[in-house]
Amino acid sequence: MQNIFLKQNLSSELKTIAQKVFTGNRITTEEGLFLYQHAEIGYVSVLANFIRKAKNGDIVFFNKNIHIEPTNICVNNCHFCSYSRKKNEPGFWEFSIDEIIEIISAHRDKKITEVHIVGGVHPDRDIHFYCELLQKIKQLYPEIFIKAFTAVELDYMINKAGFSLSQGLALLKQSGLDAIPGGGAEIFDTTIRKQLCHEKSTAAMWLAVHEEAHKQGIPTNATMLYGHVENYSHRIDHLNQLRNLQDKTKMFQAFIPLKFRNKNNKLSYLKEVSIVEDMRNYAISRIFLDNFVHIKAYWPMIGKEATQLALSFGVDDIDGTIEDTTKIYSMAGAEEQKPSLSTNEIIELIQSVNLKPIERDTLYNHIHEF
Ligand code: V47
Ligand code: SF4
Repeated sequence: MQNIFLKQNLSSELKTIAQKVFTGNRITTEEGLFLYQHAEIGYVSVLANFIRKAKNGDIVFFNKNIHIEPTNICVNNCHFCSYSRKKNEPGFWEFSIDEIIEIISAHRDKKITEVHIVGGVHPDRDIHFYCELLQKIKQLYPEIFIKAFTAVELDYMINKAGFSLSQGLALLKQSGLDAIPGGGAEIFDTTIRKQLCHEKSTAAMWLAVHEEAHKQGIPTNATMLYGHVENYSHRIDHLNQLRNLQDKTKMFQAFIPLKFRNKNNKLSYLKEVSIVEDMRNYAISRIFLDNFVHIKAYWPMIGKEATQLALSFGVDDIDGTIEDTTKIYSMAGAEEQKPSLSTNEIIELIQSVNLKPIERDTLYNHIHEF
């Protein structure tokens, strides 16, 4: 394949990039930008697919999980957010610890291995509330992994209680926190971040939270919110900052591109990007992030068919069964209004593109092969 590729009538830049990919070498930020600006979609698909196969063979991972969003009350006002509310505003919710436990117990028969907990930054809840929540979950369901709280929620809850980052994360880990999801990263570029979410934790803080978590042995994910007011340079800058941190710590598990959805938020005047753009973005992320093992497509965000397609653009993980437990995307207009897939549907989705489904746990240990 390499030779055919290199003999094609391609620009010298594209040939150099192909050569680097086929020999396992890293592309530069300039080359990443060049791919976004000039490469055909078929070209990036072939390269991303090559890397996916080299890293993960024919395996596509999924897990059995539920999402819990403890509250949508939030101190921030991110312009892309469709689901946050102020207290007592119509549509707000605020689950108690017992109510959260009830949600988990209602899904016990589904044999879930993970709870993913992400919500608004509640003004009155600090780390003590969340440690109690983690302890109760662990006490009742010690076999379930808890992947919880974005860096933005962590920054706020730890700060509010007057702890340092390292003290706070140590306490949360001790209470049962197993992993940290990738949310809150949005776009690291300062100017764009100010336009999107000026009150939110800074990019430097997001990176500091993840670096400290890695130092303490807590694996985390990374995301990038794309398709709003950013340009390709901002995306490459974001990917580059993630790649640099991963070089240092090697504790990011997966990178998850999050497509901006435009319903019911302050950025509703923006058009959503096309599915071609989504695929280009998956592929270039796969090519650029040579030190990330997994690229995840979050199916409730882009829909089932686009998720299948993404498996030819570098994606090797499609997240979980979710069981209709997330509102972040349905409130923002994602087509999966009732996001739930049975294990059989996930298996069929993967097998019908001739790949091999494997149920994983949060740490990518294999649970079932199909
Ligand atoms: O940070 C909010 C995004 C994120 C919109 O780690 C939006 O496994 C698109 O982090 N359009 C939170 N995106 C969710 C998240 C996540 C999701 C799935 C898996 C994992 C993981 C993490 O949701 C926020 C923000 O970037 N978001 N509003 C919107 N209108
Ligand atoms: Fe709050 Fe998160 Fe929504 Fe921003 S994206 S307003 S931090 S819930």
